[in-house]
Amino acid sequence: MKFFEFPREELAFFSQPGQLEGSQLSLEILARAGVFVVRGLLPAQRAAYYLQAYEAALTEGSAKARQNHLTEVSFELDTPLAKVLFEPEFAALAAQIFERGAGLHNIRVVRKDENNREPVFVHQDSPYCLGFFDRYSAFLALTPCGAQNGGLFVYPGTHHLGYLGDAGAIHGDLTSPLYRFTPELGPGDCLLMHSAIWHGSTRHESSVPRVMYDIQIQPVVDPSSMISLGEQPLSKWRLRLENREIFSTSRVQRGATVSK
Ligand SMILES: O=C(O)CCC(=O)C(=O)O
Repeated sequence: MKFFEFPREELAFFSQPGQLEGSQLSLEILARAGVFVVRGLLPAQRAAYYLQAYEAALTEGSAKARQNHLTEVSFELDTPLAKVLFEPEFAALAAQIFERGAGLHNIRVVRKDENNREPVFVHQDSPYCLGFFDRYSAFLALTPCGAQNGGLFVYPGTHHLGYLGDAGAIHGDLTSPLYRFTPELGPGDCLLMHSAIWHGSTRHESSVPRVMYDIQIQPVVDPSSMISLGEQPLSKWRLRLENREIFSTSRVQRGATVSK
């Protein structure tokens, strides 16, 4: 038996102008849509400070572009770029979403520019993460990020469909009847997105670089939390290992090394 159903009236609700954004987070809309844009989370001056920190980190080598990812730039938690985690506005937002304590699943920058213009296919992030599925990405813009320069688009509500059973590019005929939301973010704006949401990004067609943090937050007690973002302690059950360190055989390894 096969089915794919969704409430069209809910998508119509999401598509009303301004419904998925505000200067304060609406937890109700976030739960319904799986996505919400907090306008001006960080003052523009502080976003400019982190953009400079990002450029400096790339130049002196403490931030590095990942070879096997189109847009990711990674850095360690003890570098200035990671201090954004403890900006009061960000810490308060994380605490609002996870009232019993927020933890960090991952932090990175995702960027596009004249050397890196490719679109990112529609996918959900949950299959790429460890631990449980209660997790949000906070995409905090450091430059203007929108449709013209490779910004993110999301399909609100698709987190209600849960984990899709594999990782990969989702068929266009599944997404075509859905409402597609492509917010225009200014420096300091933050797009919150549940990790099961279907999303992708457009081709970079501009001279303006698209630079944003992707900070994945979750309950502090998730076994994969790297650090606590508040006072609450990490779980005593902790696991963060590479695929090969967990599995002696797996789909990922088979795909990479053994033909079926
Ligand atoms: O950087 C982008 O455009 C998309 C990043 C993303 O969705 C991912 O890496 O899962």
